[in-house]
Amino acid sequence: MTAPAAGPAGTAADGIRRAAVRVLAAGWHGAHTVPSRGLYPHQWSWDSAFIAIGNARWAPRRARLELATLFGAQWADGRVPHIVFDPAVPADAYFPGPDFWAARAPSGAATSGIVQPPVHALAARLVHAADPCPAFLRRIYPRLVAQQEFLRAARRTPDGLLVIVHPWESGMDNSPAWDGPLAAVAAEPLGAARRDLAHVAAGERPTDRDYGRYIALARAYRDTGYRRAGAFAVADPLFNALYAAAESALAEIAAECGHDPGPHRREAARATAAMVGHLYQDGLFHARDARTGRPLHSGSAAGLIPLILPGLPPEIAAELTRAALDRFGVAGGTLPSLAPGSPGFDRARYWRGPSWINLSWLLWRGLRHRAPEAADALAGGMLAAVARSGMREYFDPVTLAGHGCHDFAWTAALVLDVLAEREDAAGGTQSSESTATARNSSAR
Ligand code: 2M8
Repeated sequence: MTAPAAGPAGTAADGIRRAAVRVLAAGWHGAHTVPSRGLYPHQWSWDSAFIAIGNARWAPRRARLELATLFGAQWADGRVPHIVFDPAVPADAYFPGPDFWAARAPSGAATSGIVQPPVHALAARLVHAADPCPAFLRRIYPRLVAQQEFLRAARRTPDGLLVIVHPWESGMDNSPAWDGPLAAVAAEPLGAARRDLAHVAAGERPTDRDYGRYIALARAYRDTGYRRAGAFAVADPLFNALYAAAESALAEIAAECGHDPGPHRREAARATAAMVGHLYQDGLFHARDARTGRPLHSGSAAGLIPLILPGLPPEIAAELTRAALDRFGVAGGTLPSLAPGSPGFDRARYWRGPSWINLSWLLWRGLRHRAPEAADALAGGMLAAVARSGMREYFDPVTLAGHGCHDFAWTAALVLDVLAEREDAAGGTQSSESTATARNSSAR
């Protein structure tokens, strides 16, 4: 995949940077960023982590505020809700909205009651690296620790893995990995109209039947006061890998703040070992149904994400790298969300094949020191996708045609990070006009 040139006259890379900053600026609501103004009009948990990583490159105060706002809605038990609802947005703008979830954080914010992958400690570390602010790190550290403690207390199985209790908790909501466990869930009437189909074609979104199952699961969990999970409990490699990566990030943050990093290092090693022991098979990590103990062999790209773990045994890292190249074809520059040829592979449907920038970005980070050429190809592919189609939510992994919504914030944020890393690697400075202007206006 050819990356847009970043020559002195400027350039495709400058054009991408300007477009990305425009999307992030337009999505900023004063203390948080919406994933997209139409389809996702509130604050989403893991989106905010990715958005903060990109904002750190041009508006570091916004990056810190993004995370502070999200953690301002943390529950007393430590959970960080997957949506924090914006009271200024009409209640029926998104379904299921605040009335459905019927939950409030101690701050008074209306929230959902489920969680998303814990990318936030990694985000906090990267935000600090881009623009050091020890006071921010000291404030957010106990919040990040409480987030991890909630997951250990509420979601850890006897074999040391964490489970998610709803496909929405995976972030890869519509992945074929969930088809088996979801088949056992009886769909329920939604009780309101789906709002997503007003923004995106039905062929690019989950089916009505799956929505009926999502609602049934969320309702059942809600009706226990968000304490006991319903009919879905799955150990997902993406979620578990990000949990372990969070412990590694917390070790570094702890050291910066004058705390003992040892417990975090040990927990990262323990979580990595549990994943290797229970989720790894035949060259890839697979989700496992915690209710039946069965592996869920779907070919999901989630199975490659443990490559972000520094403590992964080298022989497993080598096999995963081979899978990334051979089964997912990442040398061509894109990471499909499902390995081509897997049952249900669909280049346009949400989480069943299209490339998502957040997964590509995570894998890029995992490959940078292990397979630099493949990592470079992925970086080039991310930039080529947005150069061709704009800041779309997801992309056809073959043609790079854009799908889902337009002006999607984490796409914009993460390509900014890729561009900044490339410049750092090339020994350049971040002096593009747009970046400088944007930084000046945001750092008031
Ligand atoms: C998608 O999920 C929401 C539900 O949380 C939805 O489909 O309405 C997913 O892609 C998820 O990973 C993402 O965080 C969210 C907002 O971008 O949208």
